[in-house]
Amino acid sequence: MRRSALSLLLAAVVACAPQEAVEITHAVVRPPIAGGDVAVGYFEIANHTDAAIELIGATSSAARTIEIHTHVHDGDMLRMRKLSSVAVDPGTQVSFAPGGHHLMLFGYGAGEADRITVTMEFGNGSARSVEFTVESRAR
Ligand SMILES: [Cu+2]
Repeated sequence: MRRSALSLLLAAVVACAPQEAVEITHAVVRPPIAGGDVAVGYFEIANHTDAAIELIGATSSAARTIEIHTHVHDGDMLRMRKLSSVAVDPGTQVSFAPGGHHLMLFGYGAGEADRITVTMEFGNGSARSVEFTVESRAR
């Protein structure tokens, strides 16, 4: 898994040279557990521009709805909370990773596909299509 994610990353880097102003890497989807239809998406987003960017939403033909979530500590429970946006300051990177920010893909319907495309929407009106590698269920 790690190796294929790396080769995808390298392919993305090669395809996108020179360096993109906003770089999205390590994009993976953890498919639903058996019987479920909610998948989770993780990625890293780096802002190489000198202006803040704001992720305000995401869509995909592979899901009915995608929400931006984070985890918050509530006593000793870790709960999810929906966010309306996530800002990435100039020159910084934000990780969407287990235990933190993530995308929730409700009504996930990509079947056994090993990649899906997610369109990320930004506060400045721009959008970006990102290939997510679907993690294998047997992990
Ligand atoms: Cu969530």
